[in-house]
Amino acid sequence: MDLRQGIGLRKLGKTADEFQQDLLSNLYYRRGTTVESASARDAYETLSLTVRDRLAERRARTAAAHYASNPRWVYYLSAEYLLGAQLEQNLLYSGTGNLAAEAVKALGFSLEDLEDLDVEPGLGNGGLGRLAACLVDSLATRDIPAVGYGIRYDLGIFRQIITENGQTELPDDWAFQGNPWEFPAPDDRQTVGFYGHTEPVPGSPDRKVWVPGEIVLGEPSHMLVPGYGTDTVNIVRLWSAKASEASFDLSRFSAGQYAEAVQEAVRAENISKVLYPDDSTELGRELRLKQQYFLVSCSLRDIIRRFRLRNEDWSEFADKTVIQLNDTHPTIAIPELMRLLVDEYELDWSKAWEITRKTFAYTCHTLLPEALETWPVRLIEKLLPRHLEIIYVINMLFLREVGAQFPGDQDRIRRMSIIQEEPERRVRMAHLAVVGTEAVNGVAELHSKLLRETVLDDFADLWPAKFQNVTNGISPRRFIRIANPRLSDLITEGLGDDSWLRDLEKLAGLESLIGDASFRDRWQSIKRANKVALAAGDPDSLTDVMIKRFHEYKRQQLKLLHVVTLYQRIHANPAGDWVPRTVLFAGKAAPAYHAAKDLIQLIATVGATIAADPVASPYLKVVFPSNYNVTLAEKIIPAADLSEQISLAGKEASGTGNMKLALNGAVTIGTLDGANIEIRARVGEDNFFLFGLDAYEAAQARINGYQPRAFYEHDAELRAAIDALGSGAFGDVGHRVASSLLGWDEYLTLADYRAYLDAQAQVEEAWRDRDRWIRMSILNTAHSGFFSSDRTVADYAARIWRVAPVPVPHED
Ligand code: 26W
Repeated sequence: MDLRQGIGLRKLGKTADEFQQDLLSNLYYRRGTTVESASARDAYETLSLTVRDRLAERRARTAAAHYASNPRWVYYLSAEYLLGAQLEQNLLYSGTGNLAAEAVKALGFSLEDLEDLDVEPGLGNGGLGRLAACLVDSLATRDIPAVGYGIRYDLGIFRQIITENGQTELPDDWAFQGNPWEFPAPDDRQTVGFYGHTEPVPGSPDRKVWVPGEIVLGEPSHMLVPGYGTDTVNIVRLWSAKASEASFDLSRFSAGQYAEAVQEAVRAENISKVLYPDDSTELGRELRLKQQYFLVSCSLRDIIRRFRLRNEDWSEFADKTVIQLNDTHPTIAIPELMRLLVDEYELDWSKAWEITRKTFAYTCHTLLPEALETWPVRLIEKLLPRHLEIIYVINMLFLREVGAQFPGDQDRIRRMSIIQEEPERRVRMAHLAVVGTEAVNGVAELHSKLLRETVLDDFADLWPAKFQNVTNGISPRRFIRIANPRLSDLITEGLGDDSWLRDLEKLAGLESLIGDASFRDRWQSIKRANKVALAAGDPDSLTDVMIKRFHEYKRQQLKLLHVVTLYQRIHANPAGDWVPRTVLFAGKAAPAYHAAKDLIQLIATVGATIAADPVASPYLKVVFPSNYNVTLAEKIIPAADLSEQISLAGKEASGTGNMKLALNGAVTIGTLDGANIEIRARVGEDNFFLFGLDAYEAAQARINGYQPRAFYEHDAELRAAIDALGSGAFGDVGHRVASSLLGWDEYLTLADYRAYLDAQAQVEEAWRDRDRWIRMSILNTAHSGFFSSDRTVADYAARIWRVAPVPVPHED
């Protein structure tokens, strides 16, 4: 019997009884327990395996279809993935939600109980990591053969505790209880080298032999990535570092030097031990570079293994393979592929370079100079000696091309070189990424424009066609269907079916329902019910939400100044007709980013002060739930009325929280920054509260010698708010924040304060007109269709990846 193609696979039951049967047999045979003694953990693990089996069956058919069609593959290389909790998603994508609810009830549990046991693999910091998760979801939903490659950190993003003293970080041992959603695949382990030296190869000047000084094993485990409303199931393959047998020093062990004996092993496994919690400042740590090369080396070998399963000719490699670099973090992949092709597969340099450039594409996610990675030449030389040699050759050939295009322009050569010479010799990873790729894109129109005009302007001059924009997107399955089932059901009822979940532009149909008063009432009552469920504050208050990583460019400090001004206004006129407002902050700060941690502490302290204040607390409440992550975002977003997107224009590459909030009917108050501009263009200027300097005005203000103190002196409310913060009532932290605003105020917080307060006044005026607000809310949802990650993937597929879907035959 030919077992390939999934033939002969016992079909998994579709009926309630068959599902129950499968659940029970998994409880007995795979969990080794009985109904009588099954714990909630047993039930969760068993249910997860039962659901996973159904996805694994589709995975088998997907793998067979991909093998048969020998397609062009998309490989997404990312140091971060914020996949979120898996159970609810996999119940939805396998269509077994109702079956599961019935089946677990028979075991004496509710689905909600078990969902609370679901782990969230926190393998990312913020926007970049979550975008990677939304994109792999949409790749599967669009039936595009793809693999997401990443690192399986033992410890994910730290768990955050917030007290009056601010943020405390605790390790996140996310898989402590195991993870039912992953498949370890030790057979596909790879060998990775570090350090050592290179030796020439007689007779072939291009080639070298690299003799590593340290060997580590990369062991993969993969998680299933099901498509929604289709049979495709792709995978995310996550590598974890293991010590090679050789690294255990038995002689030392038998000599009683136990610690030394395992030292090598510990060093090896440290590589995938913990995620770096920084999301905007490169710290240049050696271990971080080891992580990046580890990810790249394992993934490229796995990619080549899959290619050679069906292809012999290297000249087809770039036709069958496109590798997307998620920011500069995996950029070492470019010299690594050159090393493999030239040194190991003995292609000549120019052939190898032609293949390499055609294979890679690079997405930049930031504009902050401090976030653009540069590695010290001496560190690369020590850790990856062969790669440095290859980078030098790439740079030499590149600068020759620049010289030809711009003869005698030494300054341009110095600016564009992959090697920064002064003050220290460093490798500019963004320059290497641009030189070694076919396409470079920003993540929102303004961001891509600023990349061409500022950070990468010289390269845009040289290769204008290489620069593209692909505006970010979000998965509507997780961020409205799963997060906001009440609103999803109303939308499905209003539009007639749920096809909008695979074609989000269909939401525009809601505009025709806006005239229906009962539809508006139900819309409003659902928002209120979501607020009751969140239990953050008075459900009838204006729920004003700022949820994102803490960073001064995102300007949580501006939101804080608004809160203090409201507080002072209420105290100045306690009997005033104030709009009750619940201000919700959530987000983590990188542990080494002290100014951001000061903000967290100050907000917590100001919030406690207001809560204890009998005059203000009836009208104003500040809540700050700790440990913001994907799961918490799914609870907060459906309950939001106002979405705070108030970064200094020109600093937020795109934002994706802005899209999630607008999709769930929150109205945005924001600047002309990142994707805010595209959201405003689509939802309509009347349904967006705009304020502040635009990116060019902000840059000009700085050039014109911006004086924050002038704004302080000319605006009494601003002065009162800053004085309150710096008064000592909120301790040193308040003083530090106040003096940084009056000192340099890097992100022009004071310059935008008055315009922001005026926009907030417009917000309150609109809020008082409930019918107007509900209409604005509905129109935000109706016109958010463009921001589906399915559209984002369709853009990448058409303009950068040039890939076509491979349908997976459906089986009843
Ligand atoms: C080297 C340390 C480091 C780590 C992560 C520097 C920079 C990063 C990321 C690029 C930061 C990040 O998450 N950027 C965010 O990416 C989102 C997805 O494209 C955008 O929507 C956000 O605007 C951007 O800040």
